[in-house]
Amino acid sequence: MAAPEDPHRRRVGLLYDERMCRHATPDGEIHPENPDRIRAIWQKLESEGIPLRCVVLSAKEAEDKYIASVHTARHIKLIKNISSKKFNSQRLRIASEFNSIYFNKGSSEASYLAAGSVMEVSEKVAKGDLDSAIAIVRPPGHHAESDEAMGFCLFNNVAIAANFLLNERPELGIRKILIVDWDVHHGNGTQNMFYNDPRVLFFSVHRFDFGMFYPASGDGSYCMIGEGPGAGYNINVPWEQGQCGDADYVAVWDHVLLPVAESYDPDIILISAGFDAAVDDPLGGCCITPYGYSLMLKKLMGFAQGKIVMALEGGYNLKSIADSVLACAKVLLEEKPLVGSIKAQPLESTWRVIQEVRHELKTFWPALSVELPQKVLVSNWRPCSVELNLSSSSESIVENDGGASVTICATNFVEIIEPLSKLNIDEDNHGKAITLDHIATDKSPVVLSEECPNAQALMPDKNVDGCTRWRSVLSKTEVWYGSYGSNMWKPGFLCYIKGGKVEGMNEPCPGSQDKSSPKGVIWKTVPHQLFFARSLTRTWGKGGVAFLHPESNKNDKAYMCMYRITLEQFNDVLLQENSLHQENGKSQGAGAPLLDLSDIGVVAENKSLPLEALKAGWYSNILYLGEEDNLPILTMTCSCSEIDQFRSGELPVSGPSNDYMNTLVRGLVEGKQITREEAIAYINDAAMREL
Ligand code: Q9C
Ligand code: ZN
Repeated sequence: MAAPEDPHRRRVGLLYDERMCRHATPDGEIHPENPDRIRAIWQKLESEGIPLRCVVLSAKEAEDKYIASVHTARHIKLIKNISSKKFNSQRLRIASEFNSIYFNKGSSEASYLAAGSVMEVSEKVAKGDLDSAIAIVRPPGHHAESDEAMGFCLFNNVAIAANFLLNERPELGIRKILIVDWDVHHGNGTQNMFYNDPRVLFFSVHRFDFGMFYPASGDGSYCMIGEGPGAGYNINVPWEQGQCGDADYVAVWDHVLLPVAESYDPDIILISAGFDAAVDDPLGGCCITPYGYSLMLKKLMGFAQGKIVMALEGGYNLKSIADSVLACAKVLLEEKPLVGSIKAQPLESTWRVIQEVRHELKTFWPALSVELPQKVLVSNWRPCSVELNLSSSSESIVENDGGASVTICATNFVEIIEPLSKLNIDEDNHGKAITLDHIATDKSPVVLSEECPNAQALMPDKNVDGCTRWRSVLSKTEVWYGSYGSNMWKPGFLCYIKGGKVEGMNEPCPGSQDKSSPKGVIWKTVPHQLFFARSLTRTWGKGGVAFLHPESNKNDKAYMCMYRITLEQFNDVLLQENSLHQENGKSQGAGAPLLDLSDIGVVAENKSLPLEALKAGWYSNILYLGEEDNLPILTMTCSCSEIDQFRSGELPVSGPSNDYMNTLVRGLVEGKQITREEAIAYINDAAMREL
């Protein structure tokens, strides 16, 4: 039955095709990305009479020539042929060579249909034949790289459609495309395909968990902002953890996405619409409600004259995805005003992430340079009565690629307690340490230290964390930490501040107690020799790591990336750098600072300061390298006596591993210091030189 014609009705395309259900696991193994996903969505829409009110379309296979704009010929050939008879015996093995991929007899056809369908509806929306559309497709696409299937994705459906509009249909006037990827996973494939292309603004909000959440690489970091002409046109909002819900997403919409969309003024919006951040999703561990999705969508309809295409990506709870797509369909049909309410406040970490993203991108998008109101920043951490949603989060442990030991309990603990640990006790309570019991039961107001300057003097020696007062003192002094090794790569260094791990690291770092981002980053060269020594680290595996010769020499030149951090954070970095290697199992604990305020004067005077407490560590020697903005530049390296031991062979000297080398090169290149070739030559040269 055709929809009654009404010129004011919005024409919404709805695409579903049963043939995309033929892609399934080869022997009926249970898998979250299964045909029932799109069946459940379709059934739900039918039961609500949605198709009757939409323009229903069926799928069309994409042509190779269009797929070739984003995928290599080799990849297209593989997907084209993988379902043919002659691959029957090899399919399993080939799939196993990819990360999280299966193939069967229906995979080829479904992949071509998924890509072709998104192209088809995008073209119709671009033309104006439709106002908006939903493509209920599978397999999903956003993880697929130009030459690699991964993460349940074979062809990158959305990227293919975007390229098609820009390159093959110029007459439609689509010059700028906003891709919003709200799947709970980072859209690595799409990011890479448009990384230097300003015609596509790629925005992804995803769980990152400091690089531990699938696809578990540094690509999802907020530092990845695009390059060349595409610089500023790639925006990542990386959650530090699960539990994010409507309030967190709406905050990101209001404070990042919408201001940027406003000034970018896209001609069309393509949504990589995964629903695995939905409440009760077995993989995502987040909790967006159908109402949340409808709000996120509604807020986007104010742009691009409402030209919106939603393409299904992930989403693995059948009921959640069906309810969520239904809510979105109703928004596109402009049913009636939205009804619902947002239950929780954004997490404390959400404001931190939003600020980091805004800070990173403010030179490209002036709307982001306004400081967020302070009220938002201090008053919005979730109250203690937060519900611990263990059932939906427990699955997320499975998704934590690196960390079997990361428990949900720990996350909640940090999230709830940490904001309190930053508070000082009020005067009535002075002399008493705040205990956990106190926090859980005492409803009396807690006073911010800024509002109560005398509290410092009243503080007992031990505060909440069981560590001495030094943290509070050193948190008020800033220094430049000069990095010359893997920390030159910002996402790598941030592991020492925020915790977690990046590509190439064997194990996660605990992070600093104060997780706030560096207040500045600048580069410099210093007249010291860079060399590689030792032979194995717990963090990087086999191979030597970078050291700086403690004595300067005007003929030497080492690149240095300097981070403006607090002296408290510098101490925490020092601690991590010195306890992450093999021999030194024992942790120093945080009873006293390794480098105190008074040490700064000493090191400035003597240029170097060997720290007795660290003499078993590898970076026990603090160097003073001058000043910048009236703040001391400090770094850490080996002692002078170790230089002699490296020379004599008493201690091992060895070149960097590939992973370590790649990280150094990445740091130098992404820090815009030198080209990749120059960086490789620089490192190789340092690795060859005699000490
Ligand atoms: N430790 C999409 O949502 N998880 N893909 C593998 C391995 C793969 C998700 C976990 C998740 C892929 C489209
Ligand atoms: Zn996903």
